[in-house]
Amino acid sequence: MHVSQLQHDVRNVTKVLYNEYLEKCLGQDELIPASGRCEDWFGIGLTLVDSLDTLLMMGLKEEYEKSREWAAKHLDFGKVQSMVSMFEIVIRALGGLNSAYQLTGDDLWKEKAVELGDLLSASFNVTGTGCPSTSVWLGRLEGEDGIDLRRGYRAARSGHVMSNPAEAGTLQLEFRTLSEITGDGKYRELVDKCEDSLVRASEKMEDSLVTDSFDVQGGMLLGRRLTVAGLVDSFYEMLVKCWVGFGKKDERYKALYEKAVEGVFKELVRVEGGYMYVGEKRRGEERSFKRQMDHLTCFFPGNLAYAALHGLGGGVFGEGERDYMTRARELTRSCYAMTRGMYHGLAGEVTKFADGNVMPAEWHDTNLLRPEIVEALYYMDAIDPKEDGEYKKWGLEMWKSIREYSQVRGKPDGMLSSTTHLLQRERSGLMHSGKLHSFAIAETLKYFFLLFDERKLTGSRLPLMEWVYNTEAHPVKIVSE
Ligand code: DMJ
Repeated sequence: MHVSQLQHDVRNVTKVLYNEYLEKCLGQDELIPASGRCEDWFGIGLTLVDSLDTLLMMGLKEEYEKSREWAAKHLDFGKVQSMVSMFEIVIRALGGLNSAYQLTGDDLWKEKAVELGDLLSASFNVTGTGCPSTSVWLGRLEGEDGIDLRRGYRAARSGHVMSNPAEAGTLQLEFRTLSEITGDGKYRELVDKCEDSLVRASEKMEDSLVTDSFDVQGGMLLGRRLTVAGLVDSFYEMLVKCWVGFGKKDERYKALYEKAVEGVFKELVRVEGGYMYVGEKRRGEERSFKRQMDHLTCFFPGNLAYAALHGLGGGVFGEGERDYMTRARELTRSCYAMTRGMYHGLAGEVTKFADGNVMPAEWHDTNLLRPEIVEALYYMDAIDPKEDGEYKKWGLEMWKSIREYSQVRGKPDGMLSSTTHLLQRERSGLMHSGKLHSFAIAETLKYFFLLFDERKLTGSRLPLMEWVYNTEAHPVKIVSE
C-alpha cells in the first residue's frame, strides 16, 4: 500500500485513538479521551461499527481483526431494548456494516446489516407517510418472529410524529444498498415510500426549499426556517447521491436537487467582504437573515463538486458564475477561512461572516472534530485539484492545528478530543473534556487520510466514479447505469 508521510501521521493518530477505545470501551459506544471513561448512546459498540471501513482503508489490520472478533461474538442488535435515533443508527451503523461488507465480502457484516435492517424495518409504514419517527424502538420483542409492527407502533403511539427532512430523508442510500446486497427489494420499498412523501412535500414549495420540520403523519413541511445546516443538510446531499448511486435513473431527485441548489443560492447565499457563505433565515422574512455559516453547512461545497463530477451544474470544467464548481470553490475558501479566523485554527460550530469579519460566534466556540471542512477539501482536491496543491496545503494547516490544539494535555501523542472555549486566546484556556464522537474516526480522520493521498483521482483507492460516500463517509458501490 502506498502511504504518504502525512497519511502515515493520520493513520498513527487513528491507531492511538482506536486502541484506547478498544482497551477502555470495547462494547460501549464512545470514548471520552481525557478521562478514559466511556459513554453509551445506543449500546451497540458504535465507534467500532462506525470505524470498520476507516480501519480497512488505512490498513489497520490488527485493529480490524480485533473488532471483527468482538462483533462475531457480541454484536447483537436484538439485545438493545431501547429507543434509538433512527437517523444516527442508520447512517453510522447500517452504513458502516454495508461498507464493511462491500469492502471485504465477509458474510458476518451482511448478517449484522440484515439483523439491524430487519429490526428497524418495523418502524416504517406505521405513519401516514411511511416515514419512521425520529426515535424508534430497537431490540427484539418477547416471542417476536419476523417483522413485528408492535415495535414501530410503540414509537408512533408515543407521539414521536415530528421529524425533519434530514432525519426522514437520509435513510435511502443505506436501505437501498441493503436490498442490493441481499437481493431482497423489501428494504428499498420501505424507504422509497418514505422518500416519495418528502419529495412530494418539497416539490410543492415554489423554491423547492424545505423547512426544518416534517410531520411524518400528515406529510407536511412545517415551520419557516430555511437552512442548509442541521435538520435539513443531508436531505439535499442524498438527492444527488441517490441519483448517482443507483444508476442515474431517479430523474425526480436530480431535478429537485438542481432546483433546490438554485433556491439556496437565491435565498441563503451572500457575499460579504469577499467571502461567499450560506446563512439561514425564516421563509419570506429577509430581516431574519443570519449572517453566519455553520460548520455542518460545509458539506455543501463538496456535494456541489460531487454533483459537477457527475455532470450537473456545468460539470467539472464549469467556470461560469452559476456553475457548481465556481460556487464550490468560493464556498470551500470560506469554509477554510472558518478555521483561520480562530486563535487556534479550530473552527467553531458556527462562524459569523458579517462585513467579511470571519469570527467564531460566541456560545458556539466548540470544535467537535467534525468532518465537513476537510470533507470539502477532499472533494475539491480529488475533483478540481489546484496546480500548487492548495487544498492539500490548507488541509495540512488544519491538520497541524488539530494535532497541536485538540491534543489532550498529559495524554499520549495523538490522543485527540473535542475542544471547547475556542475563544480563549491562551492555549491553557482550551478544554478537552468531551467525548470522541464516532464520526471523528468514521469521517474526519478518513477524509484527512484520503486528502493526503498523493496519487491522482484515477489512482486513488476508491474512485469517486465507482463509489459514493453516505453522509457518514461510508463508501457504497455505485450501481452501474
Ligand atoms: C455526521 O454524523 C454526518 O455527517 C451527518 O450528516 C451530520 N453531521 C455529522 C458530523 O458532523
